Amino acid sequence: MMRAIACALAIATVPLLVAAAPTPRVHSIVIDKMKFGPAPAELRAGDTILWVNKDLFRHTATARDGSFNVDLPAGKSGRTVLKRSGTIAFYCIYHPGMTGTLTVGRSRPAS
Ligand SMILES: [Cu+2]
Repeated sequence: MMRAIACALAIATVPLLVAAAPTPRVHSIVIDKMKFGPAPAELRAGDTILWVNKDLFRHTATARDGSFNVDLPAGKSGRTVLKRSGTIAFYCIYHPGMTGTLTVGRSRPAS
């Protein structure tokens, strides 16, 4: 009985804890049909981009400022940690028409 109550309490407090946590987040950008999916909103320095390549072609996620260059074989995924705030344009080395822009805010404040 006590255990059930404790469990219910824990579940009830989860949204609060999530809202207060400064933990970096992981955001996905899916590549499909030769296009990068939309850049996630609310990116912050310290967050991770998970690049997911659903195409049958090899792609890259390559920053024009050189801050990342992720090789993405067909059906594979890769990660980039956003090191600083700012605007980062990116493209695919193999298909220069594939482009996108990340807008990265300052890192999440520590609680
Ligand atoms: Cu490509």
